[in-house]
Amino acid sequence: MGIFSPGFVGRRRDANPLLPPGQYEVSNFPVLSAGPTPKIKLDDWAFSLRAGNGDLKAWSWETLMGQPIEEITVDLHCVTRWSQFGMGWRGVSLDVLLDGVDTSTTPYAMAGCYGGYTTNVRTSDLLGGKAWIAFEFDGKPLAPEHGGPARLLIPHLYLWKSAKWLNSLTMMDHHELGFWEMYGYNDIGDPWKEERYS
Ligand SMILES: Nc1nc2c(c(=O)[nH]1)N[C@H]1C(S)=C(S)[C@@H](COP(=O)(O)O)O[C@H]1N2
Ligand SMILES: [Mo]
Repeated sequence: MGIFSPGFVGRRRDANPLLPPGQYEVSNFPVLSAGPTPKIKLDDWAFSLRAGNGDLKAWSWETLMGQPIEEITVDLHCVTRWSQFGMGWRGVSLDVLLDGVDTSTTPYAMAGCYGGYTTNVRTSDLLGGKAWIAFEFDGKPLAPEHGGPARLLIPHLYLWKSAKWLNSLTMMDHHELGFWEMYGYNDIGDPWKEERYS
C-alpha cells in the first residue's frame, strides 16, 4: 500500500521525468524581460552573423524566410523555476545559418538584441540541431513580448539564453559574459544540472 493515491503521485513534482530539478510546470508562457519591448518592423529587421573582423553574413526578413524552416516542439525551462512542455515553434536552425562558417577557432558566441540585451553561449550549444532563430509560436507570428519578430531558441539551456529580439550573433575566439551572466547567472545554464547561478 503506497502512501499516496495514484492521482496524487502523478502530480508530485519529482514524479515527472520531463521536469528538471527544482522546476514546476506551467502552461501560460510567462513573459520575463529586463526592459521595454522593442517594436521592430519586418522591413527594418536584420540579423548579422559577426566575427572579430566584421560581418560574415546578414539576413533580411525576406532572406531568412527563404531558408529551410523547421517545426520545433520543445520543453522550455526558466531559471525562475517554471517549465512549460510541448511548445510548438517554427524557425531556422543555427546549423543552416552557420553552414559554411569555420567555427573551429570560435568556441564562444555572444547573442545581441534590439534593446541591448546580450547573452553568451558556447558555439557547441548552437550546433547539432539544438538551436534556432524562431519566429512563430503556437501557429502565430511570435508576439513582441516573447521576442518577436524573432528570437533565439536554445531549449536545452535555461531560457535566459534564448535571446529575444535577436539582431546579431558574434562568433568569438575568447570567452565573454552576457547581461545576466555578468549579474551572476551561470555561464552555461544547463537546467538538468541546475546551473542557475555562478
Ligand atoms: N532581448 C532579451 N532577451 C531575453 C530577455 C531580455 O530581457 N531581453 N530575458 C531573458 C530571460 S531572463 C528569460 S527568462 C526569457 C523569457 O522569455 P519569455 O518572456 O518569452 O518567457 O527571455 C530571455 N531573453
Ligand atoms: Mo529569466
